[in-house]
Amino acid sequence: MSLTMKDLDTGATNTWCPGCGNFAILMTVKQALIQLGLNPSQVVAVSGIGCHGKTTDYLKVNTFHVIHGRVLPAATAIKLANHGLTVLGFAGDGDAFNIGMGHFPHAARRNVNMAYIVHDNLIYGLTTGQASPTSRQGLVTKTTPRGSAEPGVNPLTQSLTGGATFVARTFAGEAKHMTEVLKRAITHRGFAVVDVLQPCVTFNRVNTYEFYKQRVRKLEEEGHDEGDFEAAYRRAQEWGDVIPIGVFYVEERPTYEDGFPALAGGPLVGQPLSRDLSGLMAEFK
Ligand SMILES: Cc1ncc(C[n+]2csc(CCOP(=O)(O)OP(=O)(O)O)c2C)c(N)n1
Ligand code: SF4
Repeated sequence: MSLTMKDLDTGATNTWCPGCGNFAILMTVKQALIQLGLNPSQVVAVSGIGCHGKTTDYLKVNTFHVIHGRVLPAATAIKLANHGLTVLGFAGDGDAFNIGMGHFPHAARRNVNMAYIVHDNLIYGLTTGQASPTSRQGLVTKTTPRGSAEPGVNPLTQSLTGGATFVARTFAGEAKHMTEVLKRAITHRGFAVVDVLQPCVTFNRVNTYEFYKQRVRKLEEEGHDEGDFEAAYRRAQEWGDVIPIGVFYVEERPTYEDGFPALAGGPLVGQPLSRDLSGLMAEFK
């Protein structure tokens, strides 16, 4: 029997604000899993702390809600322990690019085979509206009452220079686009980053659905070449009257797991424990 949206619903009470872009992310992730025909028992979702982090409360797959900023180390460990699993990481822009930033280029250069979905609302949501690393210069928030003095982190150029092999951006107001991008990210062999423009309707009154609707343009309708790194980098810097969405860059490269001979015989969890550990265990007695 094929999977339905209801099968992926945990039944937990949803506490996101009405209209939050997170609803669309949750819905399209479910749609992507259904359309890909994935078995939920073979999927693991890891989330950080923030409004985005509740995704793992609402999505009925194997889940791990980790501490703030640590989605990538946890997801990497899961992938190494059982690389047969489909691993999805859900992070906020604060989670991913402030406290979790140290992990990001390493996951990218290693090409950990997972999809990293950033709920990019350009603000801290859960802690009620402070500036985040992706807040654009001039954004007025609780912590920047005269406007943020700093240029924002660009998740796409960071992904490209870090070595991510799939780099995309989509918009929570474009459900079909988001589903298609997510499906490609989930099936990509390697580190796939999806920066989702996710309106926070409560605390970010600048980067709203209307703001994005007026600006987003689909790369796939503009003849963009996904294999052209320089074109991807150039388009990734556009943020003004035009904000490109779509798949910026794709590259095939061996994954992190490919580099471990111990994994060639199948996932670690399925391999018999062939070593005699009694000497080691004795040391802990
Ligand atoms: C180690 C640690 N530092 C700080 C916090 C406080 N904190 C919780 S969520 C958050 C940021 C939330 O913003 P973001 O990651 O963008 O997620 P959003 O809520 O917008 O989805 C912070 C700073 C924490 N929980 N743990
Ligand atoms: S505070 Fe913002 S990000 Fe958090 S649930 Fe509300 S609208 Fe969504």
